[in-house]
Amino acid sequence: MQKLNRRQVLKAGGTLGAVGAVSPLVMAAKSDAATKDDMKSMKRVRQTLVAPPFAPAYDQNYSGSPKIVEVELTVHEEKRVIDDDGTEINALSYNGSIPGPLMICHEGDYIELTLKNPASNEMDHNIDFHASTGALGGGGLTLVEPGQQVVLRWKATKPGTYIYHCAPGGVMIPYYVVSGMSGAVMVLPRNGLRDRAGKRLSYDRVYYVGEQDFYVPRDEEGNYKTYETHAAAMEDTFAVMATLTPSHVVLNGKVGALTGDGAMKAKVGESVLIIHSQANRDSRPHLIGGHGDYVWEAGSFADPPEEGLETWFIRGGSAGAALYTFLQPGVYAYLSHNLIEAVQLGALAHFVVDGKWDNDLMTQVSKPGPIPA
Ligand SMILES: [Cu+2]
Repeated sequence: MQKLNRRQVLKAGGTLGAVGAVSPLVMAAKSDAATKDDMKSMKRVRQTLVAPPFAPAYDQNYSGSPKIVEVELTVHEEKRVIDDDGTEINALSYNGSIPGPLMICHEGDYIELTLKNPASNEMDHNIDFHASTGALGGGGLTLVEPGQQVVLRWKATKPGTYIYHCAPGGVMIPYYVVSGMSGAVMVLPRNGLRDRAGKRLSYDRVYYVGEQDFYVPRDEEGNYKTYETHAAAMEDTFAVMATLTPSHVVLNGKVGALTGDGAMKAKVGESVLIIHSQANRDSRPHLIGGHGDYVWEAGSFADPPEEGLETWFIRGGSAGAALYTFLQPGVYAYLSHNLIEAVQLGALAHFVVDGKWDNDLMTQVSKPGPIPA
């Protein structure tokens, strides 16, 4: 294991940078399209980002000309509690939520991001948008030191759901990602979502569920350790990361974040689009008592959705989307169907659905009672 001194920790993109290295060619290409006249006349929309599982305001049926969607992310370096036992980590996040907020635009739009790294932070950060094209997904053009901001604009050419994450170079890439620095973008097709026969699919609600694996070191007695700083935590954390065995796998940053008061809500008859991201590890979303009516498992809206799935697969480093119309009321568990990860490590959420029970779909023919002799 490579040991890091403080200087290397703080200048992650510099000394560790094989993966994050940016060539002069890439840098030279950055100032070109930005000055075009059609850019100046293009409609601008300010999208106020919100904490997941909620989505920002947007127009599902937008069919106008391409627009520039302005968004802003601020890097937070702060301690966060990630379970009910009070386990505290030195988290990293975009806008203070894990996952970072969902951004939504339409195919052909531009996302114009202002990325701020406040002077109170200690480390360099950047952003790699999987939906974008070039310069390490923008990672090569967005590295900001504490006290700096940068503005990046990229064209959303591919409809689908995609992750974004911090990628400052070398071993800092997985470290930052498993500290919380990822989120998702949804690029809607200009003619809307379609089934495989080409029929329009719409939805009443959208929820964004970001799955996050954490690797919290333990002491000799098995208790989780806390560290004053990232520099102090890194060596032990890298050792746990190298086992590929997370201490926590959670939905929305904390065990139980999307249960109880945080449960997602819907009504019988409503169609809900669930976006599920995992920036580092594979996952197997499953809705107990329901289905994936239409599932874009790999996240590409250019592909027809699969239909009627029981469980779908989210490959590490991607976001997928599932559309389901709730038909029965009740509390539904939405989880990773690696049940150990769901129940013991935390990858479990709830939907609370109001409405009228359909006896045709399910009925208890007789209550539990003695087996007749
Ligand atoms: Cu970062």
